[in-house]
Amino acid sequence: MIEQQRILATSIPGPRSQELLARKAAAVAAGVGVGLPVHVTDGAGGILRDADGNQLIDLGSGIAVTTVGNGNARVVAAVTEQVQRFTHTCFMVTPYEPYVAVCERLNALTPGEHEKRSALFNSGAEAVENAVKIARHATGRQAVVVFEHGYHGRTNLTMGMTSKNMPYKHRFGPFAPEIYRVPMAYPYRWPGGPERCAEEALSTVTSMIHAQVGEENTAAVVIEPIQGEGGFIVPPDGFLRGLADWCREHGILLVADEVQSGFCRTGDWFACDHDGVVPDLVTTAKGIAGGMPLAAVTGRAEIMDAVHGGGLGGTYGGNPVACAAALASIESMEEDDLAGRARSIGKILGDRLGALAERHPQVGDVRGRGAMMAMELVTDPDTKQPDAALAAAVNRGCHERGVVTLTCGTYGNVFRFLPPLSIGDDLLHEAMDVLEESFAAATA
Ligand code: PLZ
Repeated sequence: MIEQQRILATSIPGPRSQELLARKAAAVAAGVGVGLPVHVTDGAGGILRDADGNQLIDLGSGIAVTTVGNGNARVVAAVTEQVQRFTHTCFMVTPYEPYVAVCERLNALTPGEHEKRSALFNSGAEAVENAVKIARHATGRQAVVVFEHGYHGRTNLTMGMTSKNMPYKHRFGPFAPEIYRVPMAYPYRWPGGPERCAEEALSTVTSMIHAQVGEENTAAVVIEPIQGEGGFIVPPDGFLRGLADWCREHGILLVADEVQSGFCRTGDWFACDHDGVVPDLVTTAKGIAGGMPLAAVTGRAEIMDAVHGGGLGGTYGGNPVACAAALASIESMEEDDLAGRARSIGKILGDRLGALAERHPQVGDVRGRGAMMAMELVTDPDTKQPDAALAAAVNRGCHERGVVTLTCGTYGNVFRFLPPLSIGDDLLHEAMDVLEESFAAATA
């Protein structure tokens, strides 16, 4: 286990990472960007160690993936054992128990007590694509409704479902048809103010679908219960429930994309749990398998089973090593009460960010839930003009000081925090001290 300590052995990136960066430039396609150009050699708990011996505090979890932490003992043991047994058969050729066991766990843990089925895939985008396939097949309808600021992936269908042009969609079209985008209930920027956001957004969304798409043409409404890449936008109380009720009334399937918000990240098993919303289909990935690539669609048995035999699959979907990692990750979440840990991390982050907001008017909004927290930066709290330059400067400052931080948001002005739930309070506070220092330096 790496010592849980931030160490700055060289400047960031150090000479060894810079050598590797030169090799990257010569070997890796330029379109594959990097946020913080240190090359990692080891990781555990809340620390990533790089090729120069620097130790960085991890506030990103590889974008909400290593929720149970790198080096989680249960995951390491389960993966090691599975690798020694067998690494692949293709579940569609000859099945194996870990795949079935992951589906059983997903069916039990996702919101709702109804009978469910699951299917496993490799990435979040693939899960979203399959949720759309299943929804279209089961309803016999084609239209898919998504939200402004939504993010669903980089494949052709999910690019089309994603809201933001740069860098995801620019010059990659044409996109798949029958995707319709409606406004998101975004309290901080809702024209009528946060108090009226839930009610007005619901009425705008439903009347747009009625007028522009037609309820009877709509297979699914796909929503992130807390938006991730788009800016950690938390819809106000009542919006998701109202949307779920309206969808049910019209035979439209509600698909919750919990790829980023799922698996204890927000302090519940799933972000929908907080709102008491039971989606028809749920997509999961990221935190499910402690860093191994695995994704899933879970949903009502009658919807999932509507698809003909052989209609769903893929060579690697539900790889046995990834399934073993998922079972071990889920066990850790249960045994170590990681949902509770996410809530206490959320309290620490919320308090620290709240204090920062009191000193700096550029912090326009602090929001999120559990270990999925963010602050939105603006040039002026009255105009709410997004300040992407400040977000980038603070981000750089944190990186130089040995903290792995991430930004997000349609306007690039949201600073987000996704620590592994295995991080200690002391490292979390130290990272927040570094954030304050970087903020002060960037605004001086
Ligand atoms: N749905 C809600 O957050 C992935 C994207 C990183 P994949 N988010 C990180 C990047 O720039 O590519 C995501 C998500 C939600 C779907 C996805 C897609 O998941 O595993 O990246 O395909």
